[in-house]
Amino acid sequence: MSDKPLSGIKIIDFTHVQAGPACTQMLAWFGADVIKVERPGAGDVTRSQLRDIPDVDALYFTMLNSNKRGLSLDTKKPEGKAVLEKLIKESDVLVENFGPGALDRMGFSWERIQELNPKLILASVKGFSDGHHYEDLKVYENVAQCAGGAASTTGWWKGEHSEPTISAAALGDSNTGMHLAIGILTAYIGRQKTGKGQKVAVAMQDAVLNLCRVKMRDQLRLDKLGYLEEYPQYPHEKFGDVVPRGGNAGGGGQPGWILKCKGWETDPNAYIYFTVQGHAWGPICDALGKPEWKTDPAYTTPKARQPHIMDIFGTIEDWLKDKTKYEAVDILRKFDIPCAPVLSMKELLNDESLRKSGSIVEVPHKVRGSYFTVGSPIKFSDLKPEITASPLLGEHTDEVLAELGYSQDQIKALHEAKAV
Ligand code: CAO
Repeated sequence: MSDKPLSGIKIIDFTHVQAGPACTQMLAWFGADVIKVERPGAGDVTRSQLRDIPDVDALYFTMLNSNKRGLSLDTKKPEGKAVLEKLIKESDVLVENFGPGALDRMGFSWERIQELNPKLILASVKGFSDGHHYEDLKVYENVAQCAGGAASTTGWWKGEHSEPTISAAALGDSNTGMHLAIGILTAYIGRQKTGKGQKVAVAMQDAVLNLCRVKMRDQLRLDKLGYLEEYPQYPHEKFGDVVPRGGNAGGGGQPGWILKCKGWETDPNAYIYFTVQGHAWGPICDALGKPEWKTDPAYTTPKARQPHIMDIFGTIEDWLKDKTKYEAVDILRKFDIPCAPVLSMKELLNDESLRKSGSIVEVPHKVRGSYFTVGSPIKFSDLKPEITASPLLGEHTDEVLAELGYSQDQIKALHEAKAV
C-alpha cells in the first residue's frame, strides 16, 4: 500500500462520460484504488467517441480515467452481479452516474447495497435532485448549463448573437464531479465517526447553480433596485425583470472587459482582460500615461466613471494598439493591475509554467504512445500526484477477480460466460 493520503480507500467506479469519471479520477490521483467497471466489449462510450487514432482509446477517455484500474463486468448477468456483490462487500465507495433508476433496475438499490455493506458510501450524479419535477430526465453538460442558470446569464444582450450561451468550461460535468468528490470525502470522514456509510448525491443543475451564485445575487438586487450598476446596460439602457446577459463585464464590484491588442485582426486570441479596480485608479492612469484622469471629476470615482466606462475601455484599447497581449501584461503587471492575456488551448498546452507545476503532464500509454493531459489543479506540500495512464478495457479484470478470491478456474468460467 502506498503512503498517499487516500491509499487504502477502495472505490467501485461505475461511472461514464465525464461527470462521474472526473470525480473518481481525482480521488485516484490522491491515492484511492479506483476500479473502473465497464460492460465487456463496449466499455465507457468515450473510449470510442471523437477518436484521433483509429481503434485506440480516445483522448476523451484517457483524459478522464487516468490512475484507475479496469474491470470489465456485465452486471446484468447473474455471474456478473455476483462479482459486483463481492466487490461491494469489500469496497468503501461506489460512484455512479447512470441515468435515473438504472442502478435500481440492475438490482442494486440503496436498500440492497446497505444489506450487502452498511459501511459503503454510495455516490451518485444525476441531472436533477431526487424528487425534482424533472428527476426522470437524462442530462448532458449543456442541458445542465441551461437548467442551472448559466446559459441565461452568459453571452450578449443584444444583436445577432444574443441568445442564451453555453460556456466551454464543463460547469455541468466536471464541476459536478468535483462537488461529488467533496461529498464523498465528507461522508468518508463521517463514517470514521459513525461507522456507517451514507448516500451522497449531487445534481448537475444544483452544481451549476452553485457556481452561478452571483447571478442569483444579481436577481435579488434587480428585484429590489430595478438596475444593476456593474452591467454594461447601466445607465443608458433599460433593464427588464430578469438578470440580463452581461457580455464580458466584470460581474463583481470591479468593472472589466476584454480588450483588443496588436494583431487582433488576424489572431482570434490577441486580447487581454483588463480590470479597473476601484482603489487602484491612480496606477491605471500612470500605466496608460493619463495623469490628468487622476484629478478629473469625471474619472476620480467608480460612480463617475461608470456612465462612460466603455469609452474608458476604448481609450485603453487605443493604448494597446501597438502592444502584443504579452507586452501589455508585462507593462500592466508593474502597476499591479489585475489582467491576463487571453490564452488559447495551444498556448496553454505549451506553457512552460504549467508543465513545470504539473498542471499539464505527458503520460505514457501502452497503445497510443503518450498523451498530454491536464494534471492535478490542487497542489500539496507533501504530495505530488503522479498521473498514470488510463486502463485498457478490462486490463485488470483477472487481477481484481483474483484479489476478490476467485480461483483461476472460476475466472476462466466467468470469461466463458462472457460475464467479464
Ligand atoms: N453491465 C451491464 N449493463 C450496464 C453496465 C454493465 N457494466 N454498465 C451500464 N449498464 C447499463 C445500465 O444498467 C443501463 O441499463 P438500463 O437502462 O437498461 O437499465 C444502461 O447501461 C446505461 O444507461 P444510461 O441511462 O446511464 O445511459 P445512456 O447512454 O442512455 O445515458 C446519460 C447517458 C449520461 C445521459 C445518463 O447516464 C445520465 O443522465 N446520467 C446522469 C447524469 C450524468 O451524469 N450526466 C453527465 C454525463 S457527462 O456529460
